[in-house]
Amino acid sequence: LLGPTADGSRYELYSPTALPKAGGFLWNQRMMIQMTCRGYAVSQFMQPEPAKYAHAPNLEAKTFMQPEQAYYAHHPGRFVYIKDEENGDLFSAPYEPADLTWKAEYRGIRVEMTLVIPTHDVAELWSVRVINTSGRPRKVSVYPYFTIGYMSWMNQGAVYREDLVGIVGTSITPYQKATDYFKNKLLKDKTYFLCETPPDAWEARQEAFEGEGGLHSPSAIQEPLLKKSDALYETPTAAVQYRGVELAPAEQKEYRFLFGPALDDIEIQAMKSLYLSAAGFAKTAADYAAYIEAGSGCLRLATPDPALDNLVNHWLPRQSYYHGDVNRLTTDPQTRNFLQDNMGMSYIKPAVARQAFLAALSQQQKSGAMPDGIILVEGAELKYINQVPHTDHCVWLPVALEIYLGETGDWALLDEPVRDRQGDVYTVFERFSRAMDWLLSDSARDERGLHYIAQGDWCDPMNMAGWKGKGVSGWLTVATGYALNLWADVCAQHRGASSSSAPDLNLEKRYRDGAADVNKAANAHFWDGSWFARGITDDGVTFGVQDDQEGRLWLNPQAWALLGGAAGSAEQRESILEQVEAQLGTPYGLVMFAPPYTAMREDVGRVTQKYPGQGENGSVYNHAAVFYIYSLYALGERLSNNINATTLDDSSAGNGKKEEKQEIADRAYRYLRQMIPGPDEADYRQRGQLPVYIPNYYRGGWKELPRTAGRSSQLFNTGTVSWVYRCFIEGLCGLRGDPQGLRVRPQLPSHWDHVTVERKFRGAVFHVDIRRSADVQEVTVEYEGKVLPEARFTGIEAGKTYQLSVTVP
Ligand code: CEZ
Repeated sequence: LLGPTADGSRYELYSPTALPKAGGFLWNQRMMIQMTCRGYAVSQFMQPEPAKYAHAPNLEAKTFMQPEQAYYAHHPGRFVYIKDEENGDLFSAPYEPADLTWKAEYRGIRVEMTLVIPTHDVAELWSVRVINTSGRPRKVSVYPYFTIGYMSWMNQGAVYREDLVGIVGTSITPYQKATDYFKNKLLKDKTYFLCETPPDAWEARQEAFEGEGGLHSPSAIQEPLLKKSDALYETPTAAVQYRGVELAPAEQKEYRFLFGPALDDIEIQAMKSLYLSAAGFAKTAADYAAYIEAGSGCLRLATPDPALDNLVNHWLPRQSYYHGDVNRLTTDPQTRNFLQDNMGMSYIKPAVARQAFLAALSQQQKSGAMPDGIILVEGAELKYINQVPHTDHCVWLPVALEIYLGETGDWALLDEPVRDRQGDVYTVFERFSRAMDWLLSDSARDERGLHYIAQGDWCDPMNMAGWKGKGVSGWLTVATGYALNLWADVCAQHRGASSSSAPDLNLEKRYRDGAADVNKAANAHFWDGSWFARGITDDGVTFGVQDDQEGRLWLNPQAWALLGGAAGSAEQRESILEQVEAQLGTPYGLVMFAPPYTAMREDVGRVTQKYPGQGENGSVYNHAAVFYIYSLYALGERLSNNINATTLDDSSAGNGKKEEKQEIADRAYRYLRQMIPGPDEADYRQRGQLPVYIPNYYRGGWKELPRTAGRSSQLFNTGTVSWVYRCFIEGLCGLRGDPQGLRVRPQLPSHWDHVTVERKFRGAVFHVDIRRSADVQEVTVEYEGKVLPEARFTGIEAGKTYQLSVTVP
């Protein structure tokens, strides 16, 4: 059905029908294109708001990218038809490609289509190769067919341009307000499809091309020659014909095309001369490969599970890089998304992550609160969900910072002054403290010390638990405990602006005490006997508890209580681990809560209205699942070194510790593995997705709705990826930075005895050989034949390569 190429750098899918929505995506900072195996495409570019150059047949609502998109006959797509001129046989490629490639073969004619995009410009570079594999001479017609779609209700059309050699669709972006005219004037309202080789005929009118035969067998192809009609306020399209293409046995012909948006003819001409040639294509492909390579991350694994290695070595850093480099192609990412997407960038291009902290903090409010979204382009506005008040944004600051500091050791960031929009200047350190102070303030907490939820927390659509101003969030309360503890850790190390000044231990105490206070309140009001509740509504009803028929147990409060110390006792930890496994475990990963809601709960909100098992309503929402997985690794690490006395009680030190640790590592691995489609065929079919990215969810309802359970959202925009990458680097491989150097605490699943890792860290490269041995009681690290005094490598020099032998019990 599918499999990786020998070097693992590509995935090949051999059926066009088994996983019809499966595909891949390419991007640069100004555009993104997701293409399915069947040739359907969702592409958009920034000018500066997201815009399209190939359209649907109707007016499309502008919104964020949607999950499980449906594709239909007139969905934008890129196709090539081949007609055997001797017997009329017709087939198409794709039936649906650093590049995406389709190969289709029918009765001795093979078509190979490859898409590459430039690193900066918005354009698609397509090469189409037609190969005669039949062993006899052949004569065919070749018809590339690129849909343009419904461009505008005000003015649209398309003509063939001899001077440019191709079809150009023109339109005016619809508007009504006079002032919009001046904004729209510079929009790229033209869509061009240019041919390197002049075609014999063309068709610019969609109706004329497809006719009664439709996409499957376009009527115009039944005729010997396309009719060459323009589209005059008719739906534009771009179809061309190469007629009488004679191919000797084994002969091949290659065609090149350029597709994209433009302002005017001058731009089209410029794009053409830059890209539309063999040399232009070759350079673009090489530049793009180099661009992707620059985001190849810091980890190369060789484990007993090659499919997993493939994901971690190739695809995971790629997806994380995409997030950090383009911020989901929006001008106003949600603050929590912006911080987490850039948190992943700490492992890939830390300078970008650094800049993101400064950008985000420059938009901090006077109160210390963070806004709902971060404006990335001057003049952009907060849209969609960012107009709804959420209360969790401050929490993400220390969470993202922990990774950045661990990875880079760049403590100087904390001393950078940041001017905000009100004109006030505070250092990064001060701004973090202000954000933490806000979390502790009366604006954020009620008289019990619990955190208001307003119209949502991490869970966007939980919009009605606290919209009247009283409801509180169980997750946010325990998450605040985590954020405050993380910040207290930083305070304990930070030396202040002048190098001589010592850490301010009063500050450390303030946040440590704050965390203890928050965690105490969480225990008093949310601990339901076996797990933490999800919240308390405006009317004082606690939900996410034993008595609930739906939405009984939620994953997020448990994960963050483990991380932040609210789940401080061994009994609590055991209970949580057991309940999560029993109630939330499925073969496709952990669902975000169970059971899913089947009807609106007006005191919880929109989340309960989503289709059961879809999106936040109890799917395997991978972002939530990976918080929990990370919390297990964090727990495993604390059990290994017992360092963090504030978040573990003494009962953790005991004889069962070793078994408990292994059990935790096994669970974490199992849940992590379940997040990746495959490797068996039934699993691929059920998920419907190639293992080239992690989607935001897989359908839940494993018990209630087994037919659809596990189905992928096909949506690769998700905060999940930076955490998954972190789980592999810092959790499974246990190679995490600290102020002194690189700590080594691998947490291998019990069925693995040997793993080798290449880890880039602070400019050096570590080759780490990890083996299990019954002879050791704790992790030992050997370097140049000597066992290090502790499992930490210090004195790292950039540019050096180190070989470490690690033995784990
Ligand atoms: O959006 C994500 C958000 O981008 O949902 C997460 C949230 O933490 C992320 O910041 C969990 O709620 O509005 C909706 O109902 C949507 O479902 C969004 O909540 C959701 C979509 O997946 C966006 O792609």
